[in-house]
Amino acid sequence: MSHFPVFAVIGHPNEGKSSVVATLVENDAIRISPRPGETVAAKSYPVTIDGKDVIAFVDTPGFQNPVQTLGWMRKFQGAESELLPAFLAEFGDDPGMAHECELLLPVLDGAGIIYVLDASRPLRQVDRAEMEILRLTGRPRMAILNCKTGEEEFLEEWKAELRRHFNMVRVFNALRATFAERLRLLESLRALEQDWEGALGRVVDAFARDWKRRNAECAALAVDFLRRVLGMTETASLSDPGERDAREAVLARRLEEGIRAEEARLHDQVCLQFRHDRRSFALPGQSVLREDLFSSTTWTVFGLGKGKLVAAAVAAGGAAGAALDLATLGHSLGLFATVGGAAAGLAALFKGEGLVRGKVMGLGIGQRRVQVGPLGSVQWVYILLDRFLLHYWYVIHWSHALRDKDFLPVPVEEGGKQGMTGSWDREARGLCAAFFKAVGDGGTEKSMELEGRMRRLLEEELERMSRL
Ligand SMILES: Nc1nc2c(ncn2[C@@H]2O[C@H](COP(=O)(O)OP(=O)(O)O)[C@@H](O)[C@H]2O)c(=O)[nH]1
Ligand SMILES: [Mg+2]
Repeated sequence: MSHFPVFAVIGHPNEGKSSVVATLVENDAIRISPRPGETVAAKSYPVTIDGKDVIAFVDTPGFQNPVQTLGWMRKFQGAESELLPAFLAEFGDDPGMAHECELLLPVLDGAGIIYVLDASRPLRQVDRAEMEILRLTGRPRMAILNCKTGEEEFLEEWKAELRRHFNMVRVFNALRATFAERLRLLESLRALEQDWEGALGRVVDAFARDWKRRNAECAALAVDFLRRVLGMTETASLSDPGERDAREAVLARRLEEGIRAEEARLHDQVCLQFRHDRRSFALPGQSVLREDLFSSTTWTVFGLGKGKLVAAAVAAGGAAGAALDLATLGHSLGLFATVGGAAAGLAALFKGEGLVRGKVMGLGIGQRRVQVGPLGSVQWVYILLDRFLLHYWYVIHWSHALRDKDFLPVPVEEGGKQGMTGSWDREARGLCAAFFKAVGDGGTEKSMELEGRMRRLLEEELERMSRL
């Protein structure tokens, strides 16, 4: 037996066992497949926090022969503690019972049981056999109802049956579980077995601390990024003043490239903090984050105040106006999803890219030199922060059980936009403005202090978004 709690995740083939494990241990690489029977061997996945394994979940193959297994167990005459050793001795070499042996072995080794089932389908006789087998092991056990299709018609029937066989029953969707829901699941495991209470309490604390650390790290990365990007310039010398416009255009493009690359790096680092491989994470199809940072759409969506945005939308009329009105009525984060289409129309209002490009300041410095940048408007702070926050939101809602081929967009929750910069209070906005100015003035003591305050502001914002 290990010195940290171990839970075997058990169930019928294709009901979401591997998905639950992937979500709980934050592992993008666990094999998840629409075809039943892909997992043939049990595999333990420890969760490591601060270099220490604190808990492990064992992914197991699905039941193969539950009715026969239960028949044998019911006839077993020996002591309860002898049931599993006797079963494994009897069927260890039987290919027809290979899955049962694989999934019961960790239980024999002392693991608790998490039974995963898809409660969007009706209960069948084999399910009862599986539940009874698990009850007969005598181990602490919890059932997780993973409603794959979202259908809840059978939920109550399932719950009633499950309560007879399990110490605890919880609804938990592997693809949608937020950080808060994962934490609640771990908390409820504590109550399963008194012997584990202390250890699981420490696991819950470690998870919560680790999440806070990630948020603090992301906030620090974002402030570093802002400082660097807001100070970026491109300069070149001119041999012929007549070249100025052409040179400026080249420099502006180079500056935009540099800023885009910095932003991509920031977003990658946020993915890494949440143990996502950048290649397995994807944004929803219509996300405004897919728009180029310097596109008029981005400027329209993030760079304008809400009032102006709605006025513009109303002026544009039709669908755009309706979509945006809806957004301001409280569809909040939905704004970014809906605006994807609407903003294309809005962009026309601003005569295309010209306006945005104009925001990258072309600054004539002397006859012989030309400089582009730094970003000339405090609006960029909001644009960059909003993009950072929205990206963060998608990252923390991207389940480790999602595989790109079966991408499901995150349902955008009402209220999510509340804390994005558009609804920040005057104090926060004042801080952004002061920070922007201080960065422009160069690295003074004042700007260090403002950076610290920006970090704390962002950290609080990320903490708030984590709990939504
Ligand atoms: N729509 C939906 N599909 C799910 C959910 N959980 C798992 N799946 C899918 O069901 C299939 C089987 O999942 P998997 O975790 O491999 O099941 P296992 O055989 O029990 O390990 C995969 O295609 C998953 O993407 C869910 O909550 N919703
Ligand atoms: Mg599996």
